[in-house]
Amino acid sequence: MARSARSKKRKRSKQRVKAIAEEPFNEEPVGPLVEKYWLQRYSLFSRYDEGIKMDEEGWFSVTPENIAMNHAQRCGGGSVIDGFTGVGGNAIQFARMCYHVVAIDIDPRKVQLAYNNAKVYGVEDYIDFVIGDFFKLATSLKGDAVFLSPPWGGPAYRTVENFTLDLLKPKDGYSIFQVAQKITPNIIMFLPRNVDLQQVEELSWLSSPPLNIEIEESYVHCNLKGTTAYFGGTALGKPDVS
Ligand code: MGP
Ligand code: SAH
Repeated sequence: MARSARSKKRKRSKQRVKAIAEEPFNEEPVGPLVEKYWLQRYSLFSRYDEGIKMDEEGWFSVTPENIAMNHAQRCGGGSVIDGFTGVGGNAIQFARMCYHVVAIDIDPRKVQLAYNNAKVYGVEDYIDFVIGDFFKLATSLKGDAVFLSPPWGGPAYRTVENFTLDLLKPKDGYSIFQVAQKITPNIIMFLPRNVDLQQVEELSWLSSPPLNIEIEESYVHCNLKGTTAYFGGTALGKPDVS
């Protein structure tokens, strides 16, 4: 496709995302499943009271703010692709600390919520929101780092003793990682606290030579919330930024 046609297509898609994001929406009431997450609302978004909006999946999936800040610090200030944006917990922190963010989610409502939440933090202009399938878009994307926080199958992820990577959605962890590797080896994955650590280490062996890897337990205060795996330059502190 010629450059002008591509840029027109991109502009149209940006306008569409903005129009969807600015449509009025009804907030879902806080149901019993959501209540325990609502009680943690300020650790999810310190500016919760300033107009943050969520849906049910957003409540149980959003990355707590201090953890999202740690993730963003590892991206070296360059450009970041957030492949599974949700309600924007990570994308907002990337926008605060990095040069540019592409925030993708397959669910238009999530993009609407993430846009609203980015506005609360005053960073909506630093994020390119895309409604789409990460797996289909990946080959056309460029970035210094990729962040992956895919669905874990809902709060029931806790019921298994050893969370194997085939339980990730919408595809297994190996497939998700391989698609991300087409963009860059600098990959951060946010995974369940009960994830099979041996399998996570195996992901680094998918590259030759194997990628650097660091595995971190991610806490809010003293509560373990998840496991973060840093690959490539993000494991060394920061990726090379172009
Ligand atoms: P949790 O274990 O459901 O909550 O999720 P909590 O309060 O630790 O429960 P406890 O009663 O066991 O102590 C903990 C964190 O994991 C959430 O805040 C999210 O950041 C993350 N998380 C949970 N789920 C179900 C998902 C998911 O499906 N996808 C992603 N990306 N993150 C999730
Ligand atoms: N880190 C996010 C939470 C992500 S939850 C936050 O802090 O808010 C996982 C998200 O992945 C969900 O919003 C879901 O709609 C999205 N998703 C699922 N399949 C996808 C796909 N194929 N491409 C892009 N997004 C997808």
